[in-house]
Amino acid sequence: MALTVELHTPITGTYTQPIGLFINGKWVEGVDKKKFEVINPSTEEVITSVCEGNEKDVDAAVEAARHAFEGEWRKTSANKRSRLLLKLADLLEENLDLLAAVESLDNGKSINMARGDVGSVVNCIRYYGGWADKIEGKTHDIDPDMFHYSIPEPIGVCGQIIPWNFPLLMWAWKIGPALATGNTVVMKTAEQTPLSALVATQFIEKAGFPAGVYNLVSGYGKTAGAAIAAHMDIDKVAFTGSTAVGRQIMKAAASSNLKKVTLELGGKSPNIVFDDADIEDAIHWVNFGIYYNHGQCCCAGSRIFVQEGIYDKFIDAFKKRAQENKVGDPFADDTFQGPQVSQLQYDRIMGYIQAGKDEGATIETGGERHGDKGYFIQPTIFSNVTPKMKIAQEEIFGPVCTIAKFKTAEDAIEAAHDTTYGLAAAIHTKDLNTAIRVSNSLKAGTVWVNSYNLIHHQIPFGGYKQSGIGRELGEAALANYTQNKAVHIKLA
Ligand code: TXE
Repeated sequence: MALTVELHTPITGTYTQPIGLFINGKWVEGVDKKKFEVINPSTEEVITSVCEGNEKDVDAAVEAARHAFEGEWRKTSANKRSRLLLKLADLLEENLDLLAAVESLDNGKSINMARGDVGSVVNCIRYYGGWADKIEGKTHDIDPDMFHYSIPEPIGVCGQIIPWNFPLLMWAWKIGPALATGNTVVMKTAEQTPLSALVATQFIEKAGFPAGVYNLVSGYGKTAGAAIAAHMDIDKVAFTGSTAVGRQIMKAAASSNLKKVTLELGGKSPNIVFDDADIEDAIHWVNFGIYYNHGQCCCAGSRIFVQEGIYDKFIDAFKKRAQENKVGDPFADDTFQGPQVSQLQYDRIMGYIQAGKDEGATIETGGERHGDKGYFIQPTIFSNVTPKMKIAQEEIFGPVCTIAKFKTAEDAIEAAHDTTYGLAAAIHTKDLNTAIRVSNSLKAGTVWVNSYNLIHHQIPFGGYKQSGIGRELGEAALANYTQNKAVHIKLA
């Protein structure tokens, strides 16, 4: 079976798309030789089919990753690991347009946003390339007759399961710190969006990573994903996705080999606008906070709270702003919002919109499908929402937000905390005291002041409460992929 196909995007023209699994440094078709279809969310048409990995392919990938971990990779110097990652970053950068076009085709995000994503991918891989030879241990001055040191060592074989909302960026956030610290990887991409990671894997090959260090299994969660979570020879699993699946992964880790677990899960993040905020600026960030990436962001600012003094003025201007967001073809230069990723996500979001209507909330704008082909949904704002409504409590993961009034900072904080999640939050104010006091009170892994969605590879990202365990990005992510060894030497 040919393990590539020729595909077309408006940006690149025809390009060669790998469709195989990448195991032990080779492209393979998978033990059962099955394939699954990849759908273009803008047209609902099949783009291509790619090889489908299952439990047996995960076994083969783990065996290769174990062999590399105990062998060549353990003997590879930190400086060499650094150079490999830096080389990979260069190759990804040279192919930025191709990777962005594939991402737009497969995921539906606008080409400009996809370019931004791939730029962040390059920065992330380069950043962790920089870390690889700067990971140091400590000596401990305790007793003149002893010599004590402690060192961070890699954990081993890491299973990594990623979602479809930022397919290539999540790939980079996972492999960057894992490979920098000397682990080996079995990566499973989301079944909705396998294409960009397959293209990027060609550059892993080209950069010259030893066979088995990085393995890629495209496939479904219930088969390949579950096999990773329950595998007896995977030492650590890192997951980004729904809270429900996060729980299953922890359970599978606990009942198999107690592999280490980090989770980056959902959110229902509050975006709080105070009376003294610069209204135009706040509207820009509130709009970007919810509608960026079509609302398919774990940190989406989906619950908007506006202080009573400016509420009426704010809601009128925000409605206008939301209506101006250009919804349509991801490859058009002025598109802000493309389609939702899949029929399933489209149905889930339309289900939430219906639930909001049924529970008596008011639609200020949107609430319908956009166009008649593709999974496009109008930017939607609900008001008159009470805290216990489904749309106020559950992650919608689409271009839908709720807006409510508050009186005092204390009321806003109380409302912000009325959720099981704690991923992100934002405050808009000109008062430094309000900004700092409210930021310090919020139970959220990230707080933005007078901005939103500004995520940077140097800064840790992750959730309080049920939004996750552990932190990605920054130096903090290195701790997810290392374990400390203490050595106590009694001197003669
Ligand atoms: O997620 P899943 P879905 C949230 C968001 C969205 C909802 C459902 O609210 O509406 O989740 O999306 C793999 N064992 N987020 O159904 O199922 C799956 O193959 C192991 C938030 O797409 O969690 C994919 O690779 N793995 C989020 C990944 O898990 C399993 C991003 C995510 O899919 C598995 C995405 C299993 N039993 C959705 N079942 C974020 N935090 O950014 C599925 N998977």
